[in-house]
Amino acid sequence: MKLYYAPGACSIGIHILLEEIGKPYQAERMNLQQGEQYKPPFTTVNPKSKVPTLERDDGSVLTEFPAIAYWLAKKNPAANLLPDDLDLQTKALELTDYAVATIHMQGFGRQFRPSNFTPNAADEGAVKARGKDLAEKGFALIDKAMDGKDYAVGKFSIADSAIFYVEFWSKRAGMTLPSNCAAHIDRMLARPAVQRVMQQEGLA
Ligand SMILES: N[C@@H](CCC(=O)N[C@@H](CS)C(=O)NCC(=O)O)C(=O)O
Repeated sequence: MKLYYAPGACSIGIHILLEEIGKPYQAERMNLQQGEQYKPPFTTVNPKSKVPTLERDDGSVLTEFPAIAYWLAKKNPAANLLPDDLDLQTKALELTDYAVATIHMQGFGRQFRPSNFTPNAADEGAVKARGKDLAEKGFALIDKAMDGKDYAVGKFSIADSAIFYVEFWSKRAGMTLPSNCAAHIDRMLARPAVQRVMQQEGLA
C-alpha cells in the first residue's frame, strides 16, 4: 500500500491512520508547490491531482479523505478506527465530512487559495475573511460536539484525524481555537502515531 502525501497537507490525517494501524506501507512525498500533482506519473495514478491518494496492494486507487479513512477503518477492525455502534459510527462519518468538506474546502480553501473563489484579485481580501468566518463557525460546532469528550465520538476514530489536520491548519492561519478543540489538538499531538507522522513529514 502506498500513500501519496504532502507535508502538512490534509493527507496528514490519512498518514496518522496508517501509523495507528501499524501495518507496513510506503509513503511517497509529493511537492505540491512545484506542481508535481499536475504531471505524470502522478496524474496517471490520480487524475484529480490531489493528496491524499492511496494506492492499494492490487494497484487500485482510492481518493477523497472520508472514503480512504472509511476503507482503512473497515479493512483494519483491530485498529478500532470506528466505533461498533451504528449511531456513533455515523456521527464519526458526519464529523469527518464536516471537517473536510466544510472547514477545509470552504473555510481554509478560501483562506489559502482565494484565487480559486474569485477571478478578481481585488476581492481576495473579502474571500479570505469569509473563509475565516466559515472556519470559525466550523470550529465552534466541532467544539460543541466535543464537549465532555476526549475525542470526537468518545474514543479515537477517523473523525479525529480529520479534525486534527484542520486544527493544525488553524495555527498556520493565525486563528485561535475554542477550548475543546485546543485541548483536542494537544491530545492528538501526544499520541505516538501522530508524533511519528510529524517526524516523518518534517513538522516536529
Ligand atoms: N476532497 C479532497 C480534497 C483533497 C485536497 O484538497 N488536497 C490538497 C492538499 S490538502 C491537494 O492535493 N491540493 C493540490 C492542488 O489542488 O493542486 C479529499 O477529501 O481528499
